[in-house]
Amino acid sequence: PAKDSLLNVCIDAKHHKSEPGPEGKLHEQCSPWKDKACCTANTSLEAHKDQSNLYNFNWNHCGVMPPKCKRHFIQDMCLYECSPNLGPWIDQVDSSWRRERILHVPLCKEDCEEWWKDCKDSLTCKENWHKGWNWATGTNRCPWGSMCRPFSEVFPRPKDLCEKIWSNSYKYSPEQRGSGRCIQMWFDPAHGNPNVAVAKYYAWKKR
Ligand code: FOL
Repeated sequence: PAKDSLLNVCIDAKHHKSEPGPEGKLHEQCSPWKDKACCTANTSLEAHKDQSNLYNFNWNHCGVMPPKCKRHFIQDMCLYECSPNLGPWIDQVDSSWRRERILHVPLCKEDCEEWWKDCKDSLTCKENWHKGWNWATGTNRCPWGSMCRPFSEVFPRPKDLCEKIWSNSYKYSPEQRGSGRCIQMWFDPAHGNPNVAVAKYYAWKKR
């Protein structure tokens, strides 16, 4: 495809808008994307809820997830639902709930390392959170025979967490925040969205 088709686009998935646009107000952690977003205000609000209706996904499947860990999952959800800068990593899929996914988005090392550090003592029973849950009650519960263990055992290194949890949505990047060579989950919109330049760089490089 033309390089421009990789820029300023939304994933064709469950809750994404068909194209990015201004939203006026997005909820808390999603607010950095408000000037150009693939999520609606309602999606940004749901992304902050323990029992959100987006995927009926429950972060508290092994007891309550501590807030310092949960904030990274909220930020991940904001990036996934709201970012218009993931075009270079869109992949077509044959899935019941989306036609496109993101694959191998180079996540800045600090974002990945902080996520891991803040979650290492939280508990989970699964390495891949996309598949294999018990949905009998309408929300995800640990499958039979799985055990709740600390993240640090399920994901021994930061790279394991960032790459495996959402089936390779992310690739652990050795590049640092601000380098223009990796995608940031966290950024201060006062200095613009650093991921615009990153998408341009990879769109130009890739195809
Ligand atoms: N964050 C990132 N970075 N990438 C993502 O792809 C992503 N996806 C979600 C949330 N944050 C993300 C969506 N999460 C199911 C489980 C989790 C989920 C969406 C759907 C689910 O229904 N799993 C079923 C299998 C469904 C199927 O593949 O047909 C299961 O077996 O548990």
